[in-house]
This record gives sequence, C-alpha cells and structure tokens, in this order.
Amino acid sequence: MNKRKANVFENLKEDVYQANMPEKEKQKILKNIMNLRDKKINIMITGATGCGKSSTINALFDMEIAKVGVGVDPETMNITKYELDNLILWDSPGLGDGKEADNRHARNIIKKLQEKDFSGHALIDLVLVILDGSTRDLGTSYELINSVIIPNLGRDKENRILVAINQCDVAMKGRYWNKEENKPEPPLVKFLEEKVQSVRRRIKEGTGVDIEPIYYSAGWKEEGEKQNPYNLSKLLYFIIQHTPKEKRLVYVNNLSRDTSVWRYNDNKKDYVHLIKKSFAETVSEYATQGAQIGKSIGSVFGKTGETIGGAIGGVVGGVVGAFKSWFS
Ligand SMILES: Nc1nc2c(ncn2[C@@H]2O[C@H](COP(=O)(O)OP(=O)(O)O)[C@@H](O)[C@H]2O)c(=O)[nH]1
Ligand SMILES: [Mg+2]
Repeated sequence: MNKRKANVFENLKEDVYQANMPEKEKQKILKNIMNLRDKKINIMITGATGCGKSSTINALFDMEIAKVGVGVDPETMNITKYELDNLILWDSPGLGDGKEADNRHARNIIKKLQEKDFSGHALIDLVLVILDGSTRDLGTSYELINSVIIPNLGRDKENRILVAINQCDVAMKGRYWNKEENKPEPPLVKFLEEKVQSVRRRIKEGTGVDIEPIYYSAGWKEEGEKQNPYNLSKLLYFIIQHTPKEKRLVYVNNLSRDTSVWRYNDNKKDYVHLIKKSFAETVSEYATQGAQIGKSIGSVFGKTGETIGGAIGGVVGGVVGAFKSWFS
C-alpha cells in the first residue's frame, strides 16, 4: 500500500519545473495546472437506507468518513456533506422511510439538483443512485429515479446519472458467491445481468432515458473480518466517464490507497488501465493547452505518471513507462 498521499497537482508542477522547455511554455502549462487544481466535483450519492451509500464512499475514497450501518432517524435525517479537498460528496437519503420523510427527502434532493454553482452551471455534476441488489422490491428506487431525479436533471441526463446495484454478493442470499476468489459464479452473474437489464428497462419505460446500470459490491468489515469490494474499479471507471474531463484529476488525490479494494473486477475491460488513461487524457488535453510540447508529453510528466499509477494501486515501478503509452 502506498502510504504517501498523492498530490497530482504538485507533481505536475514539479515535472514542468524540471522539464527542458522554454520558460514561456512552462508558464502557460503552470497556469493550466492551477486551473485544473481549482476545479470542484460535486457528487450526490443517494439510495434507500441500508443500500450501502456509506460503505461505498468509504471503499472508494481515502478516508473513513461515512458511518456504516448507523440507525437513521427519518425525522431529522438530511443530506450530509463530505468534503475531500475539491471532491464534495452529498450523501442523501433516498425513499422508503415513510410517506412524510419521503416527501421531505424528495424535496431536499430536488432543491439540491436545482442549485447552481458560481458560474451558473448545475452544482451537482453527477448523481450516483445506489440500489440494494439483495432486495426484490425496487419500487421506491424506481420512484426515486424516474419521478424525483431524472425530471430534475436538466439537459444531458444520461451523463449526469449513474445507477449502480450494490451488494451483488448477496443478491441470491449469498448463493453462488465465490468467497475464495471474491467473485460471482455463473448463475449469480446471470441473475445480476438480468437485474441490470430489468432496471434499465424500467427506467427507459418510465422516462425515455437509456442508461447503463452496473452491479458491484462495496464489501464489508466486521471485527477482524472483512470482504473486499467487487467491481469497485468498474464503478470508479463509470464515475470518471460521467465526470467532465477537465475535472477528473480531482479524484486522483482522494482515492483509497488500499490496493485490495481495486483488485477484484469482472474481466470485461481492463478498468484500472482505462482509469489511468482517462487521467492521462485530462493531462494531455488540458494541462498543455496552448503550449508547444508535442510528442514529449509522456516524458515530461514522468513523476505525475507515478502518482497516478500509485493512486489506484498500480505498482509504482514500471508505471512511468506505461504512462507514455496511456497517451497513445
Ligand atoms: N454483504 C454486503 N453487505 C454490504 C455491502 N455494502 C454494504 N453492506 C452492509 O449493508 C449495511 C448498510 O450499509 P451502509 O453503508 O450503512 O448503507 P447506507 O444506509 O446506504 O449508508 C451495513 O451493514 C453494510 O456492512 C455489500 O456489498 N455486501
Ligand atoms: Mg449511510
């Protein structure tokens, strides 16, 4: 585990100071880096009590911030804000806490979705809706997605909502979960893929919006025992794809440095590689804007490459070389 906290912006600056290029170009790039550093990401995380919002936040990000499994008082429960540098999470109760509480939650969510940032854009970049994969009745979740969230997302709806089905390990009451390899066996995979399709269909029918849900497990910890997450890298990859490109580097400094959380994923894609590549794209498209450094970009940002690689549990040695290839 890499204990040093990543600071991708400091590394970018250092790389530029040390690079062999005209002072004028350096100044342009440094200014771009400052701009990237000032970007903020706001994510709303919502879903029924017990679906795993807190567990998901703790698994993804580098801080034990969200209390897991705390009893909720629907009367006082509201949106909780977590700030990790420029990454801001809004943990919002979903529906299913009774009519009165639900009305209040819905109002709070709608108000938050309508909020604008200082530049007049919607404050919330992305809504992550978490469903509890172990329950049959997803009625209140469809209500939340179809009647509360999607109608209030404004334009570009597909890119601002991500639906993720958690607790995939216990979707069939724990059957067909391979504990040794921390992955679902074929009957559970089939069950989960059908669930994904039925969620997709229900949202399409209800709103006309076509989204691609995914399934994962945030894992769990209990005195001395733990189960690692599954498809957490996939979830992060989808989150990044749904985040405006110029904001993506904000994640790098705040990801969990526990390499075991990123390890277990379906093999449909090499998510870890794709995540690094999306960070590299932000560097190449935004950090160097207006500057002439051409093909040398991979060699200029060597240290940054190490940081990005280390940030999601890549083996730091060997990452520098790989960084060059992420740009191609
Ligand atoms: N088996 C299993 N349990 C989970 C998973 N994610 C969360 N849990 C458990 O579900 C319960 C509720 O989780 P929590 O994160 O507090 O949900 P929240 O109310 O949405 O914040 C806790 O006991 C968690 O340990 C998972 O992927 N698999
Ligand atoms: Mg919680």
